[in-house]
Amino acid sequence: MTLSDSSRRLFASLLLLFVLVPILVTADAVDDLSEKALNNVYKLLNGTLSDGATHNTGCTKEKLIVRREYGNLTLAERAQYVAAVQCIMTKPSKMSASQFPGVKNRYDDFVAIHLQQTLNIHGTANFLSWHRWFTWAYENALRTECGYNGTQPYWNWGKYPDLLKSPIFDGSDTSMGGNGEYIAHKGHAVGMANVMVPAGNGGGCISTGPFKNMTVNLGPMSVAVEITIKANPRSDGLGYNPRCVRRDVTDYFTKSYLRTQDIQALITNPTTIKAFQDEMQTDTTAKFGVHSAGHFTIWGDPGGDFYISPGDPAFFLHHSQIDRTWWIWQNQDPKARVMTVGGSTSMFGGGAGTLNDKIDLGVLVPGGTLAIKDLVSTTAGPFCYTYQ
Ligand SMILES: *[C@@H]1O[C@H](CO)[C@@H](O)[C@H](O)[C@H]1NC(C)=O
Ligand SMILES: *[C@@H]1O[C@H](CO)[C@@H](O)[C@H](O)[C@H]1NC(C)=O
Ligand SMILES: *[C@@H]1O[C@H](CO)[C@@H](O)[C@H](O)[C@H]1NC(C)=O
Ligand SMILES: *[C@@H]1O[C@H](CO)[C@@H](O)[C@H](O)[C@H]1NC(C)=O
Ligand SMILES: [Cu+2]
Repeated sequence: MTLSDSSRRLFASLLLLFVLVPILVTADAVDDLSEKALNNVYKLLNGTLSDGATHNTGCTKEKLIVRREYGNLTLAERAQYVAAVQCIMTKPSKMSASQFPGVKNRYDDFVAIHLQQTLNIHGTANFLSWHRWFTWAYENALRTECGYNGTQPYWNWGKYPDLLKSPIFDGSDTSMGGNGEYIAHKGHAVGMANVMVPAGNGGGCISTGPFKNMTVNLGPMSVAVEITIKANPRSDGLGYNPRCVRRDVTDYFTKSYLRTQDIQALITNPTTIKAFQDEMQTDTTAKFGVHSAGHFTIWGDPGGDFYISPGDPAFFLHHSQIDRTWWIWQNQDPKARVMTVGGSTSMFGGGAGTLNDKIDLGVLVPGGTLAIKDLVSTTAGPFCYTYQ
C-alpha cells in the first residue's frame, strides 16, 4: 500500500466519520428531549422543582411505572400486552345494555365513551388531558382487570417509515395485527380538508396476526374508507352493528408528517399550550399534524372514523405517543407548561376552557370525574408514570 493510498483511506474514513456522527447525534433528537423531561420529573418528585401540581399522592421515583416504545419491548412483553388486549375484549361491559345496546364487552366501553363525547374532546381545551386520562384508564383496566404487569406501550412514529415492516403492524403473533386484506378501492379523501391520499394495499378486514377478523360493534359514524360499511341501526351509532375491523395502513403520512424531525419541531417550536395542541391537531390541505397523520395512517373502519377510532387497538399506541409528546413538551419547562390550558369547550364554539373544567369518563375509571388540573401532571392526581 502506498502512502497516498493510505492517506486517501484515512481521508475517506474521516469523511465518513463527519458524515455519520451528526446523523447518529440527531437521529435521537426526540429521545434527548425526553431525557431532559425525565430528569425534570425526578426533580418534581424530590421537590427541587415545581410544576404547580400537588405531588402528595404517594407517587415516588420508586413507584413510577415507565411506558416504553412497542419495538423496545421484548417479544415476551409484546405477547403479554397482546394477551391483555384480547382479555379486555372478553370481559363484561360496565355500561347499561338497554342504553347502549351495541356495547358487548369491556373494550366496547372505551369506544362508546369516546363516541359519545367526540365533539367536546377534540380541538378543545381538554383534548390532551381527556385523552391522557382515557389512555391511562385503558392501561389501568388491562392491569387491574386482566392481570397485565406491563405498561401502555407507544408507537414512536418517527421510527418506522414503512409501518407494515414495524413490530406494530407486521402481522406477526406479537403485533397489533397486519394490514387489512387487499380490496380494490380508490384513494381516500382525508380530514376536514378532504385531501386526496393514494389508496394503500389494504382496505379490507385485518387478515394477519392476533387481531385477525376482530369485530367492531359500534358505529360507523364518519366512514373513512371508500367502501360501503353497513349503517348503524341507531343514528347515535350506539346500536349493535358487528363487522370486521378494516385497515389501510400506508406510508403516505409517515414519510411526510410523522418523521422524527416533525416531532422535534412540534416539541421545540410552540411555547404555549394552545399553539402546541393546535399544531399537533393541524388538518389542512397544507399540513397534517401528528395527531391527524397518525390516525390517517391506520385509516379504515373504525381506525379512521373520528368517533369510534378507539375501536382499532392500535389507537392506544398512537395516543400513548400523543401523550408522550405532550409530556416531553410540558417537562422541558414544567413550571410554565404543566398548569396551563388553552382553547374552548367544544369543537364548534363553546366558551373558553379552564383548569377547573370537569372531565367525565364514567365507568372507565374509579370515581368517574376529575378536573383538567388533576390530569395535567403525569406524577400527580391519579397518575404515576413516565416515558422512556
Ligand atoms: C433531585 O433530582 C435531581 C434529578 O434527578 C437530582 O439531580 C437532584 O440531585 C435531586 N435532589 C435531591 C435533593 O434529592
Ligand atoms: C430502544 O431500543 C434501541 C435499540 O435497542 C435503543 O437504541 C434505544 O435507545 C431504545 N429507545 C428507548 C426510548 O428506550
Ligand atoms: C405478572 O407477574 C407475576 C409475578 O411476576 C406472574 O406470576 C404473572 O404470570 C404475570 N402475569 C402476566 C399476565 O404476565
Ligand atoms: C374471517 O372472516 C371471514 C369473513 O367472514 C371468514 O370467511 C373467515 O373464515 C374468517 N377467518 C377467521 C380466522 O375467523
Ligand atoms: Cu379522540
